[in-house]
Amino acid sequence: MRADDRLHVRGESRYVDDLPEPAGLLHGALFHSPIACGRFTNLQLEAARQAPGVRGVFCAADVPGDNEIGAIVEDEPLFADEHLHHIGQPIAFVVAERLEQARAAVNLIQADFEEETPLLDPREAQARGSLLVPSRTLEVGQVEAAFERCSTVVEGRVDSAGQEHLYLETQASMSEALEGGRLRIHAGTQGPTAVQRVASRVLGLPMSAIEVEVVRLGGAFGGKEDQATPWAVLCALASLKLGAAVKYALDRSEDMVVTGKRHPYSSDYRLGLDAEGKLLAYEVTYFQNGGSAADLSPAILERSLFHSTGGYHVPNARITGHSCKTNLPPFTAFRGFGAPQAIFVMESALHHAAEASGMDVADLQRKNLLQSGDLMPYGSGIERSQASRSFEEVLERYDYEGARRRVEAFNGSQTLRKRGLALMPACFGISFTNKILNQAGALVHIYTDGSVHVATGAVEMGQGVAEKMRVIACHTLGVGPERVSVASTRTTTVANTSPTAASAGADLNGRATELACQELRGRLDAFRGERELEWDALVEAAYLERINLSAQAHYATPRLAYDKSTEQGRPFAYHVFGTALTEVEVDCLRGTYTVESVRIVHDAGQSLAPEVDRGQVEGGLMQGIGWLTVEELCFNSKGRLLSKDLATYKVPDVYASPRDVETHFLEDCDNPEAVLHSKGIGEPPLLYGIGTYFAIRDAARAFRKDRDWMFQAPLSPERLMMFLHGESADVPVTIID
Ligand code: LUZ
Ligand code: MOS
Repeated sequence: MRADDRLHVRGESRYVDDLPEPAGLLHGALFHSPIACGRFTNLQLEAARQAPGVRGVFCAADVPGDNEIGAIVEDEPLFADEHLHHIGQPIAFVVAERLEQARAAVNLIQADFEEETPLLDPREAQARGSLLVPSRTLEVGQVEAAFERCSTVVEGRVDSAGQEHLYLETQASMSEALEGGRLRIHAGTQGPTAVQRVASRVLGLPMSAIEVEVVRLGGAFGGKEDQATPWAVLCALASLKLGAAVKYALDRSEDMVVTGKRHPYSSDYRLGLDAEGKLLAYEVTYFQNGGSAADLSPAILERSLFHSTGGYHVPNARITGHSCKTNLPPFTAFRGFGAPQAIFVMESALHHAAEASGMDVADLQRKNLLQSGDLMPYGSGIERSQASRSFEEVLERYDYEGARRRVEAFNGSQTLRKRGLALMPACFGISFTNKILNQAGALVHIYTDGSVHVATGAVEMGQGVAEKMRVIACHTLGVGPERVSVASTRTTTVANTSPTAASAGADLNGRATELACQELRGRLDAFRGERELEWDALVEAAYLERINLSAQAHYATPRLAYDKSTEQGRPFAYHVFGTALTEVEVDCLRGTYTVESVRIVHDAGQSLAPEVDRGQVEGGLMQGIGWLTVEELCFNSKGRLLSKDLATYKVPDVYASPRDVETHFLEDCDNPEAVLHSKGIGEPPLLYGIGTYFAIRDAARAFRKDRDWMFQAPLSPERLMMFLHGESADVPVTIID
């Protein structure tokens, strides 16, 4: 059990909206842009200011510091000034004594809107020069010469749609006014320091005047890495101006409409192989739909570039990425951070190549898996690859040949039901690609009764990082779990933290925890000398001898280097590998499908908490299946999200879950690059979900061999139906009027 599981099942764990309400708490509501592109004039706030219960109405003119919240590029105002770039952009924030009063007052706000035609398509944006940052290209080998030597070359297009995070806890924040103009913000964020930094900038206060605390999040998945900040800063602004506590929690539909999601990508590929099935050359161009402001898009595109060849080695490759500026809410971090989109393109190209060359796709995959030492397009070699080991273990452990024969026999005996199989190798680089972020801190106290308090910069969001910190502290200090408690995350105890993200939260904060505990252990061991002393007696005696029982430590991942000017370097500390085998059944009359089984061999290193890691593998798998199958974001041509609630946005439920999921962790895997030989777990397993797409495709093609496949996702039952029986299998992705 994780430390807070008992609280969860009893309904006792607290999220922002459950925190005890400070006296005189005020409630916020937002007036936001109803148009995706254009400008507004004549903003009328007076009626809202006069409305019952209203204590303040704030807009761009009320910002004491800098009206700017962009994390990577300074291109995103907190409040719209005059120009509007997406639906949902904040224009005015109303604060009232009761939530209903604030919401009622928002309806009294008026402005004149001049609407222009929004730009929504990333390819069109790129053609018009509408980019968030300059485009980038990575290149390895001699691409054109290698294409000349290929016996098969395929080319095509791949489209994948966005994905709503659907964290159970919507975006929420509460700010308290402390004495002397100081603020304490309870933010629902993965990045407490980001909230502190942006609040400081917007409010014109030193960071030391702002404390940010995060008890836990009800899920985040990247959606609260950057996009938790504006709501926290809005509360902080009102809190500072009014000297009162202010809370703002988005309701579900508002959250779905105004916040960013996983990036839709549209991509062009060309892949070439020789007669033996060795991949020789790959050329790919990604059109990333970035939305109206940079947010984290440049970093997400960078991770796409670094994962372009998926689990395979391609010696000659040219990888280009465009981060396209459109009039949709800024798309943002989502578990996988651009890698799933790139890997989906590679896997599509590989399936295309298998059919064009008449080779078996599993053979093609197997022949080209990454081996240790293989040079990546970013100019460094893969270290300690477990790609082949996990792949071979899946083939053997789950009898791939037998499954293939069974599926073929089934398909031969059935007309309207078809089964399909897919193997999906995963490879994911661990480290923030922005080197600076690869650092963390920990503060550990031992109290005189022998109990231990661990504080780090890691945010608990259900992923079990607190439990992992506890495991590391217990292991390093040599005490039992009942002794150790893990604190909430606060900028006053651990400063200058990176967001808990990039599957690196346990690695970075765990190493810092280990270092702090080693320091304490060293002091206690030196004090004890040859004496026999139990933990309690040792701690008590050390205190009486005035030994320092607190330690702070800092960790920075060594040996990371990347030079953007040459696009060469070593961006990752290590990679996570694994393979999934998926079997599905398609009802070819109705276009519906069931996932019969997913069998996974995963490299978790030496897991810090195997049951936590199993949960992450299963959760990531489900989220990946949802992304490429039933979850469908639809925007209309005015840039408005149509699938804005759970009646219209379908997420996988218990019926959509695989009938059978089995996860086997590779044995005897170590990892010198992370704490106690563990490996990051958060994002890599999402990639296993991609296998479901190709398994459904395998089944559908057994029914209709005559038709060209469009590599479009999500492969909803509707889109599958169009392939099986429709006039055209080419169905638009993302913009659907
Ligand atoms: N966040 C980030 C991430 O800022 N940089 C990254 O490289 C990253 N990777 C995965 C998820 N979040
Ligand atoms: Mo993330 S996609 O916040 O690791």
